[in-house]
Amino acid sequence: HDALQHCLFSSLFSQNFISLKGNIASGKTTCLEYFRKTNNIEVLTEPISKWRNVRGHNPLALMYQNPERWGLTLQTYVQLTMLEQHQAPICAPFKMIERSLFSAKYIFVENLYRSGNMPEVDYVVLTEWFDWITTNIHIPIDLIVYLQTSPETCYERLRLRCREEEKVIPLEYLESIHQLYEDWLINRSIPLPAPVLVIPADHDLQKMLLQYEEHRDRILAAGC
Ligand code: DCP
Repeated sequence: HDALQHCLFSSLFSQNFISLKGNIASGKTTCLEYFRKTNNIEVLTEPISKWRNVRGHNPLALMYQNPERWGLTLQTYVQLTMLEQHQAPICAPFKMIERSLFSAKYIFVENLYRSGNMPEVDYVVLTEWFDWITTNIHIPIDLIVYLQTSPETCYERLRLRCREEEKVIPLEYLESIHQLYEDWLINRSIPLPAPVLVIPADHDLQKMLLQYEEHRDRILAAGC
């Protein structure tokens, strides 16, 4: 009974939402694993397993094989699964999620469109969906944590982890994603849904863990 009451209380009154951002292979998973072990934070990882297998289909692989044909398919599904993440009820006072509905749109959809890999009609339809969702559904974010890397570091990490779908990704792709992140989170070209905490993330694992330790209190002060 107490647990239920606590859960109801925290979900109604005092929850803080942290969104973790960074280029592909910037080290988000390690960061989330670190905070998963911290009290009071519930961590939700990006639903990439769903993007690789929705009822037997792999829209992530299809998108990399032919972005013009399958970009809309993947990004529509990403938008749905990110919305599910934002809405997922949790009990802890802090919820940390990987990426967000906003980065899916402002970074990945934008990149597909600007690089000529998404037809304008697909871009417009996704934008209509995005605008409707963000106008009609409350998407709370109190803090953005940005793992700032160089595209070269991400390229190296990407090659090392060797995920099948990502073998086709060239350095230029990571450079475009990087530039969009910098424009948004550093140069503030689009309105930000929350303040941004930048963590330099080119370092090795040991140094990164130290940095997470150093920033923990600041992150746990999100929304307070
Ligand atoms: N992706 C995409 N469109 C989105 C979000 C992600 O095409 N809106 C792709 C990029 C990657 C894959 O999905 O190929 C997984 O993305 P992440 O880099 O976000 O996840 P990782 O687990 O690779 O992150 P990290 O290596 O930082 O832990």
